[in-house]
Order: sequence, then structure tokens, then C-alpha cells
Amino acid sequence: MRRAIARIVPEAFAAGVAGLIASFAVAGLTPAFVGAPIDSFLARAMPGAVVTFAIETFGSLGQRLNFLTALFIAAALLGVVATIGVLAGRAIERPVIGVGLSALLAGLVANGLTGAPGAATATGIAVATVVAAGEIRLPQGEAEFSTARRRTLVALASVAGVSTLSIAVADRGFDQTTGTEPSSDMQGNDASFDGDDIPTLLDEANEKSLDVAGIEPLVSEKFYTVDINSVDPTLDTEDWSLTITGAVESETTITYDDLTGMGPENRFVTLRCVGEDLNGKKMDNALWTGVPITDMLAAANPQGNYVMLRAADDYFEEFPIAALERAFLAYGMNGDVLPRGHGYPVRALVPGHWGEINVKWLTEIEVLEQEMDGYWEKRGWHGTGPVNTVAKIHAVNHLEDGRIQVGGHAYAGTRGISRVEVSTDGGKYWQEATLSDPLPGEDVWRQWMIEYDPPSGKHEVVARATDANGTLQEQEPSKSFPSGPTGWVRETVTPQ
Ligand SMILES: Nc1nc2c(c(=O)[nH]1)N[C@H]1C(S)=C(S)[C@@H](COP(=O)(O)O)O[C@H]1N2
Ligand SMILES: [Mo]
Repeated sequence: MRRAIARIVPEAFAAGVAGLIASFAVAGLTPAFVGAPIDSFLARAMPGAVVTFAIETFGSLGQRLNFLTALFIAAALLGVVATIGVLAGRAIERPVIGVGLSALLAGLVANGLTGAPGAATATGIAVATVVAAGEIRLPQGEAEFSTARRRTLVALASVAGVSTLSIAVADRGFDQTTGTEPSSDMQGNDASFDGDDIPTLLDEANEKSLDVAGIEPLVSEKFYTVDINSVDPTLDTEDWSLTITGAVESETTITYDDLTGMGPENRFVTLRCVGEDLNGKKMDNALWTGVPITDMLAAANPQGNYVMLRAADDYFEEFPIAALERAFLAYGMNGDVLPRGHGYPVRALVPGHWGEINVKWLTEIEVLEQEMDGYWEKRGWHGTGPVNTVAKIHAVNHLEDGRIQVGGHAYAGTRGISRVEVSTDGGKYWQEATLSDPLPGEDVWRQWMIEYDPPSGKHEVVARATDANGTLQEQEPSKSFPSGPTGWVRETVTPQ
């Protein structure tokens, strides 16, 4: 019996992989994909210290490893039910019944995990197809050697299958900074906001962007994403609503039509992730379309000093209600409907605060009388407050005339940036950088750049920003955990 099972393992796993691929083919990178619930379970079950370690060590690679693990578990799980089907079929010497049973079980497991019968049916059929190929077509009495080799080949092919799938998914999903193409229901909403001044504002950002190769323009071309799950929720505007609950005098429900009917505003807002490296790329700016939250909140008549924002991906973040005073509910980004990856259909934007409280796929604002920990705070982070001031160095260009050009972005949340200084000798002598003209808005980054005649050898370029209150960027370096990176960015430059 033990040997029999051991021999089935590679084929059963191959059947599992086939089921996984079929699920992905039908569902894509959505919660209906059988790997998605396992991925999100793993992400939640992981202790905070492990998550933090993974973020600091691997960055978004940690999330990919989590996803790859989820894919293997999903394939294994489907493989187990395929095995049960095969063994049952063999026990009664009716392989066809075994095949049918494995299809049924695989379909049930997939449906149980995702609640998506369409993709689950495809999963069941794919699992059964591979099981049938092994159980029915395989000629009996094959030489021991050839079947052993066959098992090895099948096992290798399966591992390759899962890996390829996870790479394909990674390319489609994680690196996609602007979300998936809108589904038809999203396109239906394309014209739902009147964006008269959007082209003008985008032009303004374009014109004010400095001419420095290698840095993002003032409206980012690739806006970063940070998500607790590898698979984003798929919401549609008809079912979406935002409720204001908890310690309020009157609970309020706001629909998508309510929101888009309120008369839009367009605001430039910059986001930065508390978990990024000091000179990292998780800081970006966009033009967002939406409405201020103030009146909606006032209508509910809140009786507490804190709010918990909750989202469709089970994300939650808590902070003082005062921070919501100037917050914004965004449903558009750079003139388009808010992309799925950035929180479609509606996200919160909280000026000047770390990205983590800018909750995407927002569904509920719960007013609290007592403080509580949010998702990241439960894992040891302190990222609900205002951002640290930073000047980043993202481009070092050797110009044709022999000079060196250095540039980047500076950001200080709602404090604003008043000055960026640059040293080309490791911090002894400082000169003031050129800043891009400010964009309208209370929470927008700026670009900076300098050009200089290079000294003869290697030298260290250092950048530091001063916020509009006159406070110089913290010099003492610290890691991103738990409350965001500090220190001055330094780059060693070698003249060409
Ligand atoms: N629902 C939800 N909202 C979320 C997150 C999330 O995982 N789920 N990540 C947060 C974090 S840590 C950051 S830095 C910002 C990033 O926003 P972006 O992905 O649009 O750049 O979203 C925040 N909002
Ligand atoms: Mo973040």
C-alpha cells in the first residue's frame, strides 16, 4: 500500500499542477484562483517577525516566495484528492470511477477554497484528465525501469509547471504597477467623472518636471504597489459600498453613485511606504480624482477619537480620527478609473501619512473610542503617523560636456520641501540644488538636481532635504522597521 502511494505521488502532483493551471487560465490573478486563498492564509498566519524579516531581507521577493509556497500547497492539496480518487478506483478495480471521483473531489476542494464554481469546475476537469492519462491509457505491465523514469519526468515537469506559473503570475501581477486592464464593468464607469481640469493638471506636472534622465517625472510613470496579498480583490461598483459604523450617532452607507455624484476634485498626492529602503522606489506621485471625506464623516456624527479603516482584502488600519479631517476618497488616478492594483473602486488618501493608512479597496470606516492595533502595528510596525523627510538620489548622469548631473525626489508630506542641499565631497561642502516648481496640493513631492564639474577621482555625493518648517532631514541612519527609514542618502560616484 505504502509503495503504491509512493508511486502515485508524481502523477498525483502533476494532476494537481494541471488543476492549478486550469484554475489560473479561467480565473486569472483574482480571488477565484485556487492559489489565492492559500496565499492570503499564509500571509496572515506568518508571525510578524517573519514578515518583517522577509520585507527587510527580500523586499517584495518575500511576497513571491509566499506565493510560490501557496502554489505548491495548492498543487499538493489537489494531488492528495487525486490520489484518493485513484486509490478508490483501484480498490474497486474501476479506474473510470477513480477518475470521476478525483474530478469531483478536486472541484469540491477548489470551490470550497474560492467559492468560485466556474474555475473550480475547470480545476476538477484538468485534474481528472491527468489522472485518466495515467490510470486508463497507461499500458499495463510496463517495465519497472521505464515507469520509474516516467515518474521522475512527471515530477520534474510538475515542478517546472508550478514555477513557470508563478513566474508568469509574478510578471502579470506583482510588477504591474497600474493594475489589471479594467474589466467591462470598470470601463462602463470610465466617463463617470467629469475631469475637465485633469489634462491641464497633467500638462502642468509634465512641464514642471525637471529634464533629468532616469528619474520619475512629477506624475510617476510606474506607481509602486504594496499589498498584503499576492492577489488583489475584484470588486464591482454596483456591489461596493462604504459604511461608517461603530461609535457614531447615525450609521451611514455611501454607494459608488453617491460618491461619484458629489462633484469631483483632482489632487496631486504623493505616497511613500514606511517599509521601503531609505533610497528605495516605493515613493510615487499621482493625480487623484475623488471627494473629501469630511462631510460624510460629519453626517455620521462620530463619538470616538479613532478610526479603523477596513478593506475588502481584510486589511485594516487604525489612527486618530483627526487625520481623516483632510482625507480624500479617490476613485480616479491620472484621469483613469482607479486601477485594481491601487484599490478599485475606492481608496483612502490621508495627506502626509505613510502609505499604509491609505487603505485600498476601502469598505468600512469604523469609529472607535479606544485605540487598537492595525494590520502592520500587530506586526510591530509604527507606520500610521506622518512621513519622514527624505531626499533621494535616483540618477547620476555623465553629461556630454563632461559634467555630472545628479537628481532625485524630495518629500516631506504636508510639511512640504523648502530646500535640497547636495555635497559632492562626502558632506563637507554643501550647495543648494535646483528644485522643480511646486505642484498645487498640500502633500506633493518635488524633484531636485545639480550639475557639477567632477573631481579627479571617486567621490561621495550626499543629499539632504529641509522641510518648509525649516527642519533638516534627520542625519542619523535607521532601518525602515518600525517607523520608516532615516538618514541622508549617499552615493559613491566614479567620473568617466
Ligand atoms: N486594502 C489594502 N490597502 C492598503 C494596503 C494593503 O495591503 N491592502 N497596503 C498599504 C501600504 S503598506 C501602502 S505603502 C499603500 C501603497 O499604495 P499603492 O499600492 O497604491 O502604492 O497602500 C496601503 N493600503
Ligand atoms: Mo507601506
